[in-house]
Amino acid sequence: MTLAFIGLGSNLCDPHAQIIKAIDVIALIENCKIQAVSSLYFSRPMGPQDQPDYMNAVLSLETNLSAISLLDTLQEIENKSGRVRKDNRWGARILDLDILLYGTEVMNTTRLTIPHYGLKIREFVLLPLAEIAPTLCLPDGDSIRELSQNITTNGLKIHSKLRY
Ligand code: ROI
Repeated sequence: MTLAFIGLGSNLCDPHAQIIKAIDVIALIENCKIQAVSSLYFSRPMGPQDQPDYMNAVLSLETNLSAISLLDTLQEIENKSGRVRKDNRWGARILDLDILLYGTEVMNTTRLTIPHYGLKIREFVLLPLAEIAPTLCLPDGDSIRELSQNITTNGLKIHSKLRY
């Protein structure tokens, strides 16, 4: 089993409901067990500012799926949420599920970069991650606690805590 960390984000079609539903669906993936879920956070959009604020969270998952099978499964969940994949890399989205970390693996393929390339510079990833895994270190040795203490919060706010 591998401990993976997943980032969740939404800023369309009731983001709060989208994130809660996604967590419920992830909890049902076979041979996966959610270990921890962060609070839900409100965040300002990174990228174009003419889009709604986001809701973000991070969860950890014990899984025996390979990283690529996990990606396939998460993309299926994104697609079922109604997300349309078009050329909107920096635009609004119904649901975004990113593999942030997969054990201590480092991977750089066309489909998957692990650790996630935005992990160290996105407050809406780093702070929820630090909430559930403060003692975690990245494969390059950087400490999540230190990174999270040194990042600008950019107005990131806890919306609600989930019981998990
Ligand atoms: N901005 C925020 N605040 N949260 C996200 O999840 C998010 N996702 C994205 C981009 C467009 C980069 N901006 C975001 O994909």
